[in-house]
Amino acid sequence: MAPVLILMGSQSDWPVMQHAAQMLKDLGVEWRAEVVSAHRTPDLLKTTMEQAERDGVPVVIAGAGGAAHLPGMLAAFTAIPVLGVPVPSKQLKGLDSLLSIVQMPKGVAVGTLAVGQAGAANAGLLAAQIIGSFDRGVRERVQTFRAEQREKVMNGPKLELPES
Ligand code: RP5
Repeated sequence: MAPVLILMGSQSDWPVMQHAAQMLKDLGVEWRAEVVSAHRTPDLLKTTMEQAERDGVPVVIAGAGGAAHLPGMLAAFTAIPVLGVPVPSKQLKGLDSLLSIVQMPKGVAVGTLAVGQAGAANAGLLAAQIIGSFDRGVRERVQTFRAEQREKVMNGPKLELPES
């Protein structure tokens, strides 16, 4: 199977988007990352998706900030599931990114995650879960990850008042 493709509008998005890559790595899912801008390299966007179709990429994760058209434009060129990550922007802290990604017109779907690092990590997790629907090994690793989270909550520190 081809690696999950992580795309982002700028190199400056990588500190956020690397959390998607880390989650995929932790769950034993192959990935590769590239910079492709909807506005600065629209031709590259189209050819990248054509290549992804030929390669058999199972899921695309796309992060962008501001007027974040990358996930929606990628989705317009492919039937591969696209997971969009709103990257925090300087001026509006990612509210612009979120609305740009989430408000897709009926007929072209993007699965939108939360703004920032948590959204990027969850995009990696959701990509793994999609792959887990047909790959038993990945599904079992997701289940182990969930069990570990549960253990951390159950075995957390006792909640006490500070000494007076
Ligand atoms: C968007 O513009 C990118 O996704 C990035 O979040 C934002 C700023 O890009 P740079 O000016 O840092 O390249 O297209």
